[in-house]
Amino acid sequence: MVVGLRMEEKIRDDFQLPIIDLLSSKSNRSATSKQIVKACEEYGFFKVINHGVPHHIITQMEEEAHKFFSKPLSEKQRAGPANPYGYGCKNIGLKGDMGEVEYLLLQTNPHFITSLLHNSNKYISQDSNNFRCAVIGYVEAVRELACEVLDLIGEGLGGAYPPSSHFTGLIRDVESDCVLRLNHYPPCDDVRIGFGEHTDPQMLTLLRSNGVEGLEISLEEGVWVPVKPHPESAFCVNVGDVLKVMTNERFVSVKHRVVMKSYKARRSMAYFAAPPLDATITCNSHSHNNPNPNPIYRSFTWGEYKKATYSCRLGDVTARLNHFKMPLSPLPLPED
Ligand SMILES: O=C(O)CCC(=O)C(=O)O
Repeated sequence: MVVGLRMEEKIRDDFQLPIIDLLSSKSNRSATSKQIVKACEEYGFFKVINHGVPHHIITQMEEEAHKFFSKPLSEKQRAGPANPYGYGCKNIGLKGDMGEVEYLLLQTNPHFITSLLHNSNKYISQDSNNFRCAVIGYVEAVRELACEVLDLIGEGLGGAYPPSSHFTGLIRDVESDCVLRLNHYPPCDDVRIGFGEHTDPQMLTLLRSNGVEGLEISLEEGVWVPVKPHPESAFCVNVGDVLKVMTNERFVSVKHRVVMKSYKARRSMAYFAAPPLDATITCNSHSHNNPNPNPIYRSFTWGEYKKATYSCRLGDVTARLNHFKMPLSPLPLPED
């Protein structure tokens, strides 16, 4: 049985995402930054290896996530509902999207994590100190990686863009709105939508998975490309809507989804790097490399865009972005 897939879809499995070796940025930073910019322009997705996130930090987070999802449903539900933070099962977001997924959505601010574990009515872990240390350690390490990638992007985009520190400043800000989502897709003996098609609204996403396939990206309408989970030590990085807007669509924010067809459970951890809610997102069109000389979007705050995201269904990507597009100039009146 195939649940939730459209009949007319095509699968293209002859494509591999670019793999960027971050170690090579030590000897040739400008070549690495150009490779990343090219990947962001062409595919909106790439993998990074030699990324510097320590193995034990990843393992510790994976173990805590595994412990959480292995608990009986009634216990996991004590960490819910996801409104938006906390435990969610099958219901994704607030607009009725469904998927064969369980998740735990966390704000990454250490104060939020501590107060979620100790002062809220959501119960996540018996050993909350271990859980807290794992999340804080993981978030710190992946934020560094996100900042390194954003710095390389800023350098690769060249002088016409805000300096690299502008991108990373938004993520390092104590008020930044970065979130971590731990996902668990149960095994199945048919084909099921685990996470419906969507783009990520934030700036940049760093995704780790346990090596079980399922992630697919759509580089053209109706065609899906499975992302091979190799090499296992890699992070998958993707451009979110905010970075697409900031580069005036020089970068693409690409639709992706998870389709489960495995007897093994897929687990993933997605870190979404986002600015503070009141940060202004402005698109930069003043670059001779930019194919779009006029700004496509008006300025807006991340908070406004986040609200628009929560008010749409997952797949309504065009609708939520259109809301922030510059009005089209009126057509000239016909001459007499
Ligand atoms: O689990 C995955 O591979 C993708 C997850 C995802 O797209 C998300 O959490 O937004």
